[in-house]
Parts: sequence; structure tokens; C-alpha cells
Amino acid sequence: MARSAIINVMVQAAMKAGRSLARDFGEVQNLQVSLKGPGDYVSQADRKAEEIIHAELSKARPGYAFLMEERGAVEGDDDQHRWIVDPLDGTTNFLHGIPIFSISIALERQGQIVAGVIYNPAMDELYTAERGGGAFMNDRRLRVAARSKLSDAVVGTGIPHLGRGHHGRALVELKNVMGETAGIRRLGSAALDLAYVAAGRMDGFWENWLAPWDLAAGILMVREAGGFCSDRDGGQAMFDSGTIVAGNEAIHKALLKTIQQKS
Ligand code: 2AM
Ligand code: CA
Ligand code: CA
Ligand code: CA
Repeated sequence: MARSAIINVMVQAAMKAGRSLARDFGEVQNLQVSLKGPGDYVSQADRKAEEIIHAELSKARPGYAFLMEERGAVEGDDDQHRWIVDPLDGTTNFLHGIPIFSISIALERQGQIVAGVIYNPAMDELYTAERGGGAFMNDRRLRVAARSKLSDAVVGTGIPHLGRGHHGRALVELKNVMGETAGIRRLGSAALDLAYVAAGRMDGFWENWLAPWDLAAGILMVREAGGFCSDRDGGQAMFDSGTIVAGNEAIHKALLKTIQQKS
């Protein structure tokens, strides 16, 4: 399968940042770490990877705007295009030596996500998607899982930590989903959770209190693999609400209903 020019640019940036993350992952005990808020860590590795991605993408497409987790918004001359970047999704795993983390890069054109790349350097798994062109892992075409019953489904989520999210609501959702599914998984990288749904490894995923850089590439990945994504009310305000529910058509619908239960 031949990759398009824009996917090539994104893959090159992700792989270069991935090599930097892999080196830092090998000596994680030497990294400088700081706290952004309670339980919210950032390291030199996050910042280095973000610099690499910013430099590579700016060189390849001068003038495009950016929204990045660590630097925030960077305006560009081109008001049609914006990169949405999480240089290290799963920092907590990374800092604990758990090899489940990723780089997430999405391209928005006129407010619509048109390309996405998610890369896990520790497992050398590269996910790519282009609007209307399908989703791929290491160039193999992806399709969401076919299971249609929640009782057969393995579903991913994220659990809020100290200082973040509404723990009471998270517990109600967990209780309801655990009572209706074949298993819950908590990987620790929302971008990879969505990539796993696209790959059919997990049947569904839901999480609250996420940011656009956690979600942008993954939403396109799931859709291009034939899946469905919405916010927790069933609408399309994932970026504004920070909530997401994903799966194939049947699982998405059933999962939405389950997490909307009030108690
Ligand atoms: P991060 O590793 O890039 O920070 C895990 O459930 C997901 O939540 C990860 O994608 C993680 O992204 C994100 N996350 C962790 N802490 C967060 C915080 N304080 N605010 C928003 N998202 C966070
Ligand atoms: Ca972070
Ligand atoms: Ca993130
Ligand atoms: Ca991050």
C-alpha cells in the first residue's frame, strides 16, 4: 500500500520522536520529571518528543497551526490547517517502565480531522488513517471487531486519578459496565485505546476528562476502521466535552446506554 504524502510527513515525525522516546524509556530513572497538577506528570521526554514533532511538521508544512499538549496553541499563517499533537500519551506508564504509550498526531483541515498517526515505539506498532482511505497498522488494513453483544465485549476505559475528574460518576459507570461486559481494560493511553478499538483488539472504549490531543487521531482511526465515536451524550462534541464512547455500531450504542444510567 502506498502512503500519501501527508501521511508520510506525519509518520516521519512520529518515528523520529519515537526514537527519542525509546532512548529515554531505556534510562527513565535519569529523566527530569515535574508536576503540572496533582498526579499530572510531565518529563523531559514529553518535551523533547514534542520539539521534534513541531520541528519536523513545521519544516514539511510551513504555516500550519498547532495544538500541542505541552506548548499549547501555536498560531500559523495558514488558517485552514492545524496539527493536533500529543507527543507522549501515557506518561504515567512511561515513567513506570510500562511499555504502553504512544505518540498521537492528527491533521485538521477546516475543522475536520483528515489524517491521523498513532505510534507505539516500544512495540513498533504504527497506526495510520486518512479520511476516506481506511485505517492501517503497519500497513495492514484495520477493521473494528464484529462482536455485537455487550456481554461478549472487552471494553477499555480510563480511570481518573487524584485531582482529576468526577470520581463518583466514574465509579457508577465502571459498576454498570463491569456488570454487562466480558471484561474491562485500563491501558493508560487513550490514543492507543482508540487504535486498539480500530484494530478489533478491544470491542469498545469510553473515557471522560480527555483533551483533543488524546482523541483527534484515534477518532479518525476508529471511523476509518468502520467504527463509531460520540461524546457520552451521543453527540459529536468530543473535544468540547472531553468525553468519548467508541466501538462498532452495536457496541457503541449499547455502551452509550450503559454509561448513561444514573446509578
Ligand atoms: P497523558 O499521558 O498524555 O497525560 C489515561 O487515562 C489518559 O488520560 C492518557 O491519555 C493521559 O494522557 C490522559 N491524562 C492523564 N492525566 C491527565 C490530566 N491531568 N488531564 C487530562 N488528561 C490526562
Ligand atoms: Ca500529560
Ligand atoms: Ca494524552
Ligand atoms: Ca501527553
